[in-house]
Order: sequence, then structure tokens, then C-alpha cells
Amino acid sequence: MTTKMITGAELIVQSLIDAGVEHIFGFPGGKVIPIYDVLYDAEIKHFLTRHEQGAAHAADGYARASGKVGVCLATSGPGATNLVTGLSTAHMDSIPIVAITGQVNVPMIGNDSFQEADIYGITIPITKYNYLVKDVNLLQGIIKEAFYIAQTGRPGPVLIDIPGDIQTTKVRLKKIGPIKLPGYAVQAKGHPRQIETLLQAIRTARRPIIYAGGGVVSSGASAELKKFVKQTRIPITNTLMGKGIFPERDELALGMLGMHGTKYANYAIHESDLIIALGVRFDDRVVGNVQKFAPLAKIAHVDIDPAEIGKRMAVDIPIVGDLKIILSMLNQKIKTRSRKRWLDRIARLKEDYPLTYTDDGTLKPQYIIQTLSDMTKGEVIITTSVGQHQMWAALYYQTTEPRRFISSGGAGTMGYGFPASIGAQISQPDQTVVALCGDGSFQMCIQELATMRTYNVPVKIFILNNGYLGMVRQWQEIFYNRRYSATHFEFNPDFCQIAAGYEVPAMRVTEPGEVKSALDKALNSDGPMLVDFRIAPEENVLPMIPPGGGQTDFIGEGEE
Ligand SMILES: Cc1ncc(C[n+]2csc(CCOP(=O)(O)OP(=O)(O)O)c2C)c(N)n1
Repeated sequence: MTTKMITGAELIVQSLIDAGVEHIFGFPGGKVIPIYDVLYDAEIKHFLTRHEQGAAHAADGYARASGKVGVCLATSGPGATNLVTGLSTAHMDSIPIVAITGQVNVPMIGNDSFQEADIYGITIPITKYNYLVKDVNLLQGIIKEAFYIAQTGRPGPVLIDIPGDIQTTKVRLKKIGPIKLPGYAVQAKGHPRQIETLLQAIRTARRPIIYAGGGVVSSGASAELKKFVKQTRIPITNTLMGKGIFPERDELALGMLGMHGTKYANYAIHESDLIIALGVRFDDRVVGNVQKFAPLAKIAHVDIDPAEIGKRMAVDIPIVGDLKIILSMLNQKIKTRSRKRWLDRIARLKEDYPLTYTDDGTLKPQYIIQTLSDMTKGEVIITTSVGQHQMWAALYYQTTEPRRFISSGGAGTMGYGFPASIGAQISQPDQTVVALCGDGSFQMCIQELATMRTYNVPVKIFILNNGYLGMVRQWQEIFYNRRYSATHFEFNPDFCQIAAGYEVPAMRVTEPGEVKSALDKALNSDGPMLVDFRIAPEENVLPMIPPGGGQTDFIGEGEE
């Protein structure tokens, strides 16, 4: 503890160090110069992105890959508003981020001052919590509290807006005790009677199924989940956010469910008599139609956030609590079962409705991802942006561990994947990181090639280039009679030349026969690499359930 007076900016950086922060992603401007001045020789490493959106997504990718809080920093006004998409992305997927923004000086707030934006007001609905600091004496406590809120209970982004004059005012560092927040109680253990009810339901169920998602990743409960599945022999389907919580090659794994999920996962849900929903939201891309969902099943829902229980789906066995604790309790009490009949039925569903695509000699995205999955044994970190490539990755890349499939689920943010891959790679320097991008999504944060090059971040960028905003084109094909309004790129840049401009090595692949050697070369290169895969332009993501459809209302039968 020091009694020395320091500036607000020094206090900010010291508080970040005290919170264990090693890396920050940001972009400077007038109202954060005092913070940048302290960062100039601080032990925290700052990564200068080329856009604040890139900084927010990089902090998010950093958080998802590591389980730590990601930190981003931007100036007031446009700098702060450029964080909005990234904050909303993190908020929808419950990702812990602390975002620090500069603000105009306290007396100038509300004067439409130069570069003033009410980022506090703007971000209320897209953060877990946010602050506008008007008293430097509160700053240290607020920063500590922000990290606490971001990572406890259901995680989420927290924004701290700090006026310039607060950063330059002198203050004394204090000793801050444990955080106590009345009204913010995290219910971790789960109600014992409800847990007993669930155990009873599991004992009597004949066709139970686990539907598990991002909550399992957040609570670090993957090991407990694996044990639970092995012990109970209950088949498991995962959401996009839940990829990797259970090895997807396992015979009990059904892959992803929902709109673009596997047919066998969706049929299994439909036939089930007990759904054990773990850390999921019953969101509309999973449950298109709540009335038609699992008509024969009792539903148990375990989640740390009481607001999620019964939000979209009425449930029979609600349990509020931390999945790691609750699964450990279940594991202690549960008995091993063989479940032959139900597992035979699951095997049959897998046989009857396999995940397939037509191999017509053209360069198919499914083939590229399947080959990547086989070559890497599902072990590298994959980030995606949003669109068809994201869904093909979800279906064909068989992830083995949590925190290795990083994708914008709830917000569906194009442009997310590439900057997120940079954050993921910085947090996991010993891992291979692949950014799977659509040609549309890549162009939304293409400027981060400079960040990648500056810090020599060895991400492998694989562009699945179809020359279209593919997912929207697919909807236009199916629901709008092929009227491709504003989804065809009449011009696309030569991505290899763009990469060359940023001094990133690049290759183009046009034939299926070139895929293995290109992947091999990229995965084994020490530095960054970009591969422009020119895929079949009008390939569709199948299976598909139309919006609002029940779990078995597939379209495109016979096309696969
Ligand atoms: C920021 C943003 N704008 C618009 C959309 C709507 N949208 C969803 S998927 C998609 C097409 C994505 O195209 P691309 O990145 O090329 O991927 P593809 O679907 O072709 O694999 C669009 C425009 C979005 N998700 N995010």
C-alpha cells in the first residue's frame, strides 16, 4: 500500500494490474491520452488495433479462449460508440469484458462537447453493468467491482466511462476490501429438493437427453459434464455456444441441435421424455417453436441466471445454480445405466439421417472443414464470423475441448471472428488458432490484418469465399424465389494481394485436390497465413428448419 498521491490514470493502470490484467486491446484518442501516457511504460502489454470494434472483439476472443476477463480501451464519442457492436456481442454470449472509455471532462458533460457521446446511456442494455465515474475517489472501488461483476454469476461485459479530468486528478491508492453488493447475490448451490426431483426424473426417464450450452463453458463444468454423461449414458446435444464441452466424436454426442443442427439431434429431442437443459437459453435458433418443442418430455433447466428460467420455455424442474456444483452433486448420487433401447434408437437415427453433402467434384466448404477437423483432430482453436461458414464449421468441425470453438452466437456479428482470433491467439500463444471467415465477414474487420502483422500473431485465416453474403443468399433462394437482392458481391478484392499488402503470406485454393496440402502448409507455418478458398458459390447449409418451425420441420429434404 502506498500513501503517495497518484493521478486517476495511474490509479486505473495500477488497478488493472491488481486485477491480474496482462493484455489490453485499444485505440487512443484525446480523452484517454492520460491513460495511454501511463501505459507507455507500464508492465501491461497494449495491442493497438486498427478499429475499436476490433479491440472489443479481440478482448472478447481473449476472454473466451482463456476464461479470463478481456479488457479494451477507447476514447470518448466515436471511439466509445465503435465498441458498441463488440459489447453487444459479448453481452449476448455472456462473455466477461471490462471496457474502459474516455469521456469529456465532468463539467462539460451534457454540453454536446467535442467527441461527447452518452456511452453510459447507450450501453445500459448491452452491458451487464456500467459506470460513469464522476468522483475520482470512487474510481478504484469501481474498477475492482467491475472485474468482480464481469466474471461472477452469469458473466458479461462491464463498461467504465471515465472523464478526462478524473484521469488527471490526484488521488490516493487505498486498500479495498472484498466486494459486497447488496442485491447482487449469486445463487450457486441449487435447491436440494429440486436436485432430488431431477435425480428422480432421471431414474424414471426412458429417453432422456442432455441439451447443453455456453453455461457449461462459463462455469468450467466440462469435466463434470463428461462424467455425468459417461455415468448416466444419456445422449447429449450441444448448442453453438456449447461446442467442445463434450467430445463430438463420442457415440453419445449428437452434435448441434436447432435450425441448422443435425437431424438426429432434433429427432432425438422430439422423441425424448426428459430434457436436461444445462446452461442454455432455449433461444429461437434452437427452439423455433416452443409449442412444438419436445412434446413428450418433462423439461429440467439448470442455469445460474434465474431470469433465464421460464423466459422462453415453461419448465417442469427449474434449478438455479452453478453447473459445476450441481453436476458434481448429481454425479455423487447417480447410478450407471445401460440404456440399450434408447441408445439403439439414437444409433438408428444417426444411421437414418446422417450429416452429408453432395460431392460433385467442386470445392465444397463442408469438405474443407471436415478435412481440417480430421487433420487437427478437432484440437485447434477455431473462430468464426457469421453466416454459412459458421454453420458449416459448427456441423463439420468436431471440437474436443471447451474454449476452442469461438463464435458470435446470440448477436450473430459479422466481422467478429478475425479480431476475436487475434485475441484468442494472444491469450493462448502455444495453440494453433484458425479464423474461419466468410468473404463478407472478413471485409468487416479486414483492417485488423495490420494488428496481426504488427504483433506477428500467427493466426491462420481461412476465407470460405463464395462471392456472396451466403447465408442471406440462401434465405433469398429458399424464401424469396432466388431474388438475390444485394447479396452478390459484384466486386471482391483479391484477398491474396490484400494479404501481400499487409506482408501476410497467402495462397488461393480452387480445387478439392489442393485442400490437404494448403491446410498442411498453413497449419505448419510459424507465422500468420491467409488461404482464399474459392468454394462452390451457391452451396447451402443443410439441414435447415425454417424460422418458427418445430424440431422435425426440415426443409430441403432430398437435396443433401
Ligand atoms: C454486422 C452484420 N450485418 C449483417 C448481418 C446479416 N447477415 C447474416 S449472415 C450474412 C452473410 C454473411 O456473409 P459471409 O460473411 O460472406 O459468410 P457466408 O454466409 O457467405 O459464409 C449477413 C449479411 C450480420 N449477421 N451481421
